[in-house]
Amino acid sequence: MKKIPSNKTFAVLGLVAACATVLMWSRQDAQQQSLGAPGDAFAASSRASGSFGGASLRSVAHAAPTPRNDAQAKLGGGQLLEAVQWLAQTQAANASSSTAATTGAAASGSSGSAQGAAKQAISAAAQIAALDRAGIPRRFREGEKVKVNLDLALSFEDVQNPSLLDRATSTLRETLLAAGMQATQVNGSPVLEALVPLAKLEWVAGLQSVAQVSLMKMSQTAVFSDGATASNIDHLRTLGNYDQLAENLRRDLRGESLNIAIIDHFGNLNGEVAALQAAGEWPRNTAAEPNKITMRALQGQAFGHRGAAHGNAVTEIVYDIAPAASFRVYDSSGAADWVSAVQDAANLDAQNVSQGEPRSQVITASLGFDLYGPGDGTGTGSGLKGLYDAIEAATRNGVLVLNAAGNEAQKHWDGNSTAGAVANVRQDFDLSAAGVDTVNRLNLGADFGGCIPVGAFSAEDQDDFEVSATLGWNDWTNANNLTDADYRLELVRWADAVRRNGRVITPAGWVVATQSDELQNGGAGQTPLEGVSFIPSAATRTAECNGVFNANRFAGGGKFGLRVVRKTAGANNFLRLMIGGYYTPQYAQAERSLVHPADSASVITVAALDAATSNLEAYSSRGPVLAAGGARPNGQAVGNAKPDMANFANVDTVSYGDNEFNGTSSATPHVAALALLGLQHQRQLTNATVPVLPANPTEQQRAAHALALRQRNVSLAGSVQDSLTYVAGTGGNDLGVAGFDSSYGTGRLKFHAQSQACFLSALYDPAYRGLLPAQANPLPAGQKSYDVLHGENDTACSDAVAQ
Ligand SMILES: [Ca+2]
Ligand SMILES: [Ca+2]
Ligand SMILES: [Ca+2]
Ligand SMILES: [Ca+2]
Repeated sequence: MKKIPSNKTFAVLGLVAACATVLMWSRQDAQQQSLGAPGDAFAASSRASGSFGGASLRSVAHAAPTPRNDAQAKLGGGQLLEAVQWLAQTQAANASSSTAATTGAAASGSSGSAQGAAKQAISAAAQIAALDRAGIPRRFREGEKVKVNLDLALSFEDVQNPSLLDRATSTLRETLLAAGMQATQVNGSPVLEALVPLAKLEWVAGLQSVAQVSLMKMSQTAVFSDGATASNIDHLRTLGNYDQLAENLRRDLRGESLNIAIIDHFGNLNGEVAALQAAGEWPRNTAAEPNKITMRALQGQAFGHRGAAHGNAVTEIVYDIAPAASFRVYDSSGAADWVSAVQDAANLDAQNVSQGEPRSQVITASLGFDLYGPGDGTGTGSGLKGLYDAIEAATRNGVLVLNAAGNEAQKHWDGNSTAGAVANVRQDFDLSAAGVDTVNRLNLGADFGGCIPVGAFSAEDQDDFEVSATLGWNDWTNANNLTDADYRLELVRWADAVRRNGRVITPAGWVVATQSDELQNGGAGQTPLEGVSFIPSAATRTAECNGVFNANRFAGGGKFGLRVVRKTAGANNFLRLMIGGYYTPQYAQAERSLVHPADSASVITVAALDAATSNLEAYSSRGPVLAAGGARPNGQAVGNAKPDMANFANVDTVSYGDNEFNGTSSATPHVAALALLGLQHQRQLTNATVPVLPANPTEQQRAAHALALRQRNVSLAGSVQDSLTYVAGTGGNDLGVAGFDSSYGTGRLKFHAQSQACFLSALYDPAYRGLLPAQANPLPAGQKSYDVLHGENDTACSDAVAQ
């Protein structure tokens, strides 16, 4: 097989990019390997001379920025505010020097327009310098512009009113467009995604309809294919040859006449798609099949503009299992495009009203957002409301929706806030140990002694070793609650002692490197979230990490941790932290580490197993979902136990290489493709009851026919999900603790010899009788009732022997 060149190392988002929002998951240790052992020569990226310059050097003590007006108070008290204030400072400094420069220019006869152009150029450079100085990663930037979420100042009731919500978001969007900025609505959510020049950020924050401004939430990919073999797919394919089917209906299941939607991060900067198609690894359009694949790019971008191999590999897996299906692939980045993709694939309008039969019968996403909503299975109060609503509407239109569980099990901590009647209390991360353990250290791995590389010389290394974290707590705005418990998230670093004449002037200790402190005081549109995404500069290094990292690539090493400050006296909350990138926290909690929207009851959530051993992957995010509003749950949520089932990671793809595609990202498309084949099977068996539209139909007949089709699609999807669940719970597939558990869910989706019985058991379930022709009453001699068939198949499925 031909290898497609890809920038594999860090295209794998899950681990790396740690986008505040969408996660891609790839394998952590593979990433760390690329760093090499401590002190050895990493693959040399040439040192850009002077690229870590004075701009990133700053004094040891970080002075938390103080907002100077109401607009600045909406900037989150951290990096955005710092950047705005630094820009103001440099502009003030330039104002005096530019007077002199202008005089000089006039004397040398420069034209006014040239001066104007020069001034503009300086202004853009100054904005970029201020963004650099605040340590804001490139993924949030385009030149002097920064990608932000604008939360609208709307009450809970306002958000529940779709027309009011749409009016408010479209009005703000038009205001921004009129001012020359890009802004996109997230259908159904009280938030805009906008691209704003730093110089205009304060003006935007000052708009009355804006509640708060934060770095844009982006999805991450959950990354790592032999899974098709491991899943015993042949057992499933042959179900299409069921001997009780009419001959003309029998065929091996390969996805004929069905469509699957894949929402992901794709790569096509160097002809990857054409190469994969030429190699037979991807679907392609031909004269015989002109609509085999539909590719949707992000607005204003070419398909695959980010060069991420992730979605390419996911599509390879689905195509392996369901080669006769047709495909819709959607490039994704934030929440707005994800919502639109779900609505398009499910054939819904922007208000989630069904426009007819779904374009895709299955939608799969190996993506997720870290901590951007309550985590209780809903998007209530959050910028993800629109996504949860769209997915639920898709299932009501008969679509099966799948999502990766996430790769965050080792990158998550939660716990009760430290109690007390006073304000400004630091969180104790270890209640079992005496003293207040206020710093939750971030580690790169056992080999690096608690050090992480700082002052990276190349832009690529800066991107890869970004430090990011999100804090959230259970104080979401809803019908009975305002967001008014205030916390602050501090990213701290170890500062060496300062000596003068051999004497210690300032002892070594933890100092704040940057922080996030959004307002939480009950104002409309506020959310209980704080987040940092930070590129550590050379100035953050410590002598304790000297020699740990390759000096050709990094200025040195630093030690970092997270501190949480409860600002509101007496506030008592369930706190959660999620860490991005390669780093794991010292205090961690694997349970409850699902990403969004893996907690939705409307998705089938997939955990990851090692393909060779069926052991749960340590990174695979665990259930259960949280209690209402994001509170600590007491066991699994009724009707929404998570994850749903598990499948294989560590698989081969051309896009990543042998055994390289790891993560819940690779497990999920296996289940999605198997679900598509399962649907093909259930459709074959129920072909006799497809509702028929009468000739010359009346409007009423058309509406009744559409409704009957929709109900049928919902029933088919339900019977497929049940079938997969039965297979995953039988024949030796129940792994870990006996019965459903929060690691494997029901169990491993590996088809066994009694899989046919499991599918029939689901089909004959009383819930889905509408799919079957009515039986004669009394039954003809020798014919079994559906109830009897249900019971027999249920028993055969349950008795399946481990393979
Ligand atoms: Ca303690
Ligand atoms: Ca409250
Ligand atoms: Ca706060
Ligand atoms: Ca189990």
